Amino acid sequence: MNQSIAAKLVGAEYDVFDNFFTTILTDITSITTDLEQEPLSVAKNWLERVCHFNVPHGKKIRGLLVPIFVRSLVKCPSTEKMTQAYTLGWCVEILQASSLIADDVMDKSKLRRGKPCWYLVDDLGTDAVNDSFLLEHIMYQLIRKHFKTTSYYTDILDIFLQITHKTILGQCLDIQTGRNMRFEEYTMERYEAIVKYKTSFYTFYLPIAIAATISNVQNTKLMNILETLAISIGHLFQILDDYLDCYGSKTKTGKIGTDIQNGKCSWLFVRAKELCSKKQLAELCYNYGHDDEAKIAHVVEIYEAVKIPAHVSEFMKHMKASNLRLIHKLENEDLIILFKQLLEMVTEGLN
Ligand code: DMA
Ligand code: MG
Ligand code: MG
Ligand code: MG
Repeated sequence: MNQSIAAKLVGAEYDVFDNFFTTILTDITSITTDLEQEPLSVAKNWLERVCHFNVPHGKKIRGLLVPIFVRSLVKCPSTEKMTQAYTLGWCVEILQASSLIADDVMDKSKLRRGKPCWYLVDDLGTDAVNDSFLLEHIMYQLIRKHFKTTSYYTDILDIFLQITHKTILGQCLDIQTGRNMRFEEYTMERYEAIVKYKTSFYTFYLPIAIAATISNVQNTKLMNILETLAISIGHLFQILDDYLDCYGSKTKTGKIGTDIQNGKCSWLFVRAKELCSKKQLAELCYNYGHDDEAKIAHVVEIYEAVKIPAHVSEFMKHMKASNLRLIHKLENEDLIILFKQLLEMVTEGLN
């Protein structure tokens, strides 16, 4: 998935949302005006640097989903409603940036969005931990500034808190599974639990829930279908992310894969385990989870031998079809079109 796919999905909305980041920076400056005097100005200036480096350079798909969903849920939304949607869209992007700073430290990654990971900039190392908190909390300050007097302030806070909690639990499960390396526990059930929590809730359900809240949607049946779809599309999205961790090029993804050496419970490993012969399985487990070029290459050889790339695309095709059936349960034509586009977007990266 690249910028052009995101741009195609949202058309003119992309530039409007992108340009709105200037407004967000102005807001952050105004929130921190009481920090202008020394010595707190040091923290203020550092926060601005953290924002500039980490927030605006992604695909912005999560953030863009907020205004896109508002347009699908409300006929002719007011300018004020759209401003709220852009603000909250950027809050989702700030939360994502905060999660990625921590994720890259934990995954010992090197590259993010084509640049060195933040913890590697200026030898920050573990000091980057506080920058993840800085971003998470400036996000809550932005929500406070813009929504404190609205009727849905506590609802918005509740959504961000609940989803962040789920994401952190998913990251915990991802890390603990990778550390323990008890390969008998690397099952599709474990994989689905990790992905639902670490990826699907914040990537797809969060923007939808936020858009529904500011659009005053109170249809429980609709919200249940949207949640099921969000979890399922998130599942597909993470399978693609796992595939690209091994097979993607850094010029396209802006990242360098680390799943094999980190012993991650990735879709590729779990599927390979199911497809391997006894001998291959012993070799796979022996070589998996070590920061050693030869061992990593051996794992990839086994992936090739059991035709993992073909299995990825076959499984994604199967999931795409079952998602399409669910999409057609929606009664809103705009939502049907939007979900079909989202489905295309998360499967297109394979080609
Ligand atoms: C990341 O999963 C999940 C969160 C919550 C940031 P990942 O480590 O597979 O992501 P990436 O491949 O982007 O490092
Ligand atoms: Mg990672
Ligand atoms: Mg990770
Ligand atoms: Mg990954």
